[in-house]
Amino acid sequence: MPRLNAETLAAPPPAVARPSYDRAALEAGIVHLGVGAFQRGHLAAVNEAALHASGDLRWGIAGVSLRSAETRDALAPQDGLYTLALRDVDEAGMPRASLQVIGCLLGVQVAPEDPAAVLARIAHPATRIVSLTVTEKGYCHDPATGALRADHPDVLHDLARPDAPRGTLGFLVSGLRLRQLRGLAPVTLLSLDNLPSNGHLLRGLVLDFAQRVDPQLARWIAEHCSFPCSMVDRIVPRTTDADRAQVNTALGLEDAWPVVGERFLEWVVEDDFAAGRPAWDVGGARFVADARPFETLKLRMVNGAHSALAYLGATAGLDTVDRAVATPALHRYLDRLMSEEIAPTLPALPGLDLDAYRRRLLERFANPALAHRTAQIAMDGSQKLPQRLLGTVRDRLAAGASIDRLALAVAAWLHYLRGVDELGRRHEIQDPLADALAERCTGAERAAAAAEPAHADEARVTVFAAFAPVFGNDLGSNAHFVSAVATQLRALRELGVHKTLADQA
Ligand code: CS2
Repeated sequence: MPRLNAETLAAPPPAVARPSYDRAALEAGIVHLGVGAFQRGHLAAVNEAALHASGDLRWGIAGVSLRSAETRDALAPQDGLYTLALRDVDEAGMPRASLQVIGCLLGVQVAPEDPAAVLARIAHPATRIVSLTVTEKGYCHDPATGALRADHPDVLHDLARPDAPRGTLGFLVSGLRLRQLRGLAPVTLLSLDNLPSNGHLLRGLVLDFAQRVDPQLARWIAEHCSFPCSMVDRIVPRTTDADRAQVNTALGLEDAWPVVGERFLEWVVEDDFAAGRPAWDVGGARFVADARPFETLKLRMVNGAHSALAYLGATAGLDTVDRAVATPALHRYLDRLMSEEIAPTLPALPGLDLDAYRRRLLERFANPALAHRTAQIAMDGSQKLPQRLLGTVRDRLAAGASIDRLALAVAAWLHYLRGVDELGRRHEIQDPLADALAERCTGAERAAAAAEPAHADEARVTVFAAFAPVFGNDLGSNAHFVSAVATQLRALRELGVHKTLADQA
């Protein structure tokens, strides 16, 4: 099969959309750190629509991979082109996809191969926006407080080697320093990660880091660069070989790394851009003055429910989100978790029908054409739980309201950390704090063995809840929280996922 690239772009069937603007004239106005599936299925899709609609060719994307060369190796022979397959099922339940070749990614640099080239890209006169999808752990922050982890190996490395950084903050701050020194215009730093107040969080971390490099630089950044907050939403699972085979057959060309996602897309972004922006509104983005209420809604409903489903589903041996949500007891649990315990904590959003939002979300999870793996969502729990579940828990505790269903989600994470599911299959705990969590697991079992049998689960939960990077300094000493999670952990251990859910329906 011939490869997808600039020369074969005319070959796919007419139903496959493709760039109609002059790709050769595209400038790299955006530098994007973290060229994973999510960015290629979300930001790039919206940006592509903006390029088509506006014809403003300043906004091509220069991609940067901070770690591996895989994406570059797949896309370089394709001139940066790749296919986005949006999948759902038709009325008869048959999977279908619409295919589009995306052209706005101009190339991918692999940071460890040439960090100076990445800095030069950030400090290029054409660069106006530096956007990021580096996942929660890429921010080198304490997940419970949002503060910079000054002891993080990437932070230590980048402070010592500003000319050859390896972490997100090091690249941003050294790149901005070059811009300042060269008298170039400031840029917008745009976080597209699932973190609360992601723009404010990023601003705080960048300024803290810059302050350690040069207080004058920190002042320049604070005064001139902008850090809009944004809420991003589209389910984009990791691409599988089966996805590749399907896309390639439909295309009649080999695309080494297509991206598969749902049709649904939301992007609410603060209209605060230091050096202009593309017309992303034509591609489905909504510009607002304050994105935070939208972020809270999305992180607590979509991601909170996702994580709950992932830990319960993975523990019960349900490998994909659609299979998990097709289990009636899990479906009912999620519905009630959202309506009874999450929804009452959400800020009012004029015009939002929360019931419809919840129903649509359950339909999105049920999409069988995505095969989103529960194990993928279960990754990096230490970085995800605080904003997905624990903020909601705190609000409920402060209101004196029940937290039983939230506690089940937290207990499911603790249970998942044992590394084995109910079918006896082992799974690796992929988490930047995996070593510390493994120590907690050992400590929890020791504490349980030393406790009265009736208090064993409380002893276990007490050990975990004292882990401040996840639970802060408050939840570990909250007796209500500890006992609610302990009750659910005991049910999971003694009864298993299905019976626990059936008993609580
Ligand atoms: C998921 C998210 O992997 C995860 O943790 O919860 O990637 C989720 O699919 C997206 O945030 C949906 O917008």
